[in-house]
Amino acid sequence: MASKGEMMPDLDAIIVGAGFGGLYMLHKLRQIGLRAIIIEAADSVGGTWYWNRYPGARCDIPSLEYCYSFSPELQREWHWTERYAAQPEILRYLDHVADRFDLRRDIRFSTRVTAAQWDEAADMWHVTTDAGDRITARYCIMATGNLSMAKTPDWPGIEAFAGPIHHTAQWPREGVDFAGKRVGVIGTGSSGIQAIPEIARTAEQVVVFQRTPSFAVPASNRPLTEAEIAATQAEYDRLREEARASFLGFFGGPNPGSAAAASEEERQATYERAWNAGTTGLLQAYEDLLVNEESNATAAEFARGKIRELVKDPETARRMTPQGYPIGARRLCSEIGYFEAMNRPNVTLVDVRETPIERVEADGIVAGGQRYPLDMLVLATGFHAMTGALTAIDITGADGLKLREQWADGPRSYLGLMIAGFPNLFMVTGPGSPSVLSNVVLSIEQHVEWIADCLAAMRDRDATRIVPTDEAERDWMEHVDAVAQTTLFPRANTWYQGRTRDGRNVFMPYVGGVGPYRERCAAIARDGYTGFAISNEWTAA
Ligand code: NA7
Repeated sequence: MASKGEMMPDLDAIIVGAGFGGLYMLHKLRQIGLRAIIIEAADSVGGTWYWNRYPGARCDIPSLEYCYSFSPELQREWHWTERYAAQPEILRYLDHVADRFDLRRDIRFSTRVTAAQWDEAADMWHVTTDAGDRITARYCIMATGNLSMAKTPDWPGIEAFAGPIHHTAQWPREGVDFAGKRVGVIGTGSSGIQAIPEIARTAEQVVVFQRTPSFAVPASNRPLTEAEIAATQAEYDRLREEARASFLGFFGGPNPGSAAAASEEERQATYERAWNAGTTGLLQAYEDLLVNEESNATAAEFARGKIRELVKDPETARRMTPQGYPIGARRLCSEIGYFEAMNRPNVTLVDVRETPIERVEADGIVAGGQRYPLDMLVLATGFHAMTGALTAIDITGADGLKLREQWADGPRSYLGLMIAGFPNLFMVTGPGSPSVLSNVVLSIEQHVEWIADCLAAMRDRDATRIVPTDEAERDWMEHVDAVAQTTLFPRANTWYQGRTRDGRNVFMPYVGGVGPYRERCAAIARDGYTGFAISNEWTAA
């Protein structure tokens, strides 16, 4: 490998992924005069919204909030049509962003990054792709998404299934025709709950294989009116500023007060109002719902009562009623006609905890000794969440350290932005940052801007290497865990948790609040990047 100064990298930065994170990162790096490209596995932009084309795919954060704020012009000119945008509209928006900021010319599509190796002598990354490229860059920025590595079950016999198998996160571009088909849907998280009513509309039969029932609230989706859009447009600056300082990164916050302290009558009235207020409504009904077990139990019981009202068959309702974990600790799903779909004569629910899937046959699934004849499988089985897209790449840091090994006991990072032992490698909304437990577009903007400021500061000081110290990373991980333990989130078995080799859970997102987190990141930068070791003596005070 070359020595420092002898060999200049091909680029200042390689960005991996052309979703919300990567697109803005490229734009921002261009603005500060750095040479960067994006490498993207798909043949176009969009990330999550490129891949997740299943019927019913829709955002569960209001469209007017789930979009970029960095360009006032973009914010003014784009008009969302629905309160919660459907996948095609969000993809159109990201296509528009790519064109509007002329981003495509620096994106290498249909190319997957397979390996990245740190060159300690030259302070740069060697990046390898499946197209045979070998590119060097001073910085490598992983905008690979938190939910982008699909998880496929390995039931015995699955390879012998004769019909098509579609994962919701790898949905065919041309769509899928369910007419006359007996469709098995596995998984009842956000994706399954959105897809099932749509599939049931045209399929001959749908068999839903449920492992853990999810709490779900009505999306209360509707077209946006011009007046609503204008009102938000007029207040956008203030609303965005408040969201940046808030706990979850949304407009507005939870109602003050404790659910446990309210009277039964008041509570019911509050929950009834909140039920129809959209996806975040119910959890915002009282400010202590995600930290106080007693309060949470009241909201959970209210939501269970709704399932009993909506699902006609008492046995199906019983199976669909979540028990044993706090509401909100597992992602609260947003539904449009899900519970009603379970009343249809062509829909059957199989509880795979009571009657586990034994095997897949060429034309069906056997569960609990019973055979369900099927022509097609839809896997709504989720993702290798938060770490999967990163560990899929063979990343080698300083001293031959492998990221896969480094994270074998759950992901470790400083601020969810960088990893000790992996200089000049940044993550956009990595584990250890608010990421999936926030308005992720807002969190992406915060990370992109922080990274761009950091790289500009590095350039201005002729520094070529930045890496968090072991101590800073350890302290941050302890803090992430300590904060999580003050909430009810770790009480559910979810994809928010990573796992150590000996089976202990590691809570991955940072739940100390989007506003306080932003402040902390800003203070660290202001104070000279405390907790980071930086080359050429420009070290933290
Ligand atoms: P999720 O939320 O991870 O849901 C996956 C579902 O698939 C969940 O119900 C799982 O049950 C179920 N699953 C996974 N593997 C199996 C097997 N082997 N057998 C039976 N059932 C299984 O993914 P989604 O795509 O729905 O949503 C991801 C996020 O996207 C969502 O939170 C939003 O942020 C958008 P389990 O719960 O593990 O018992």
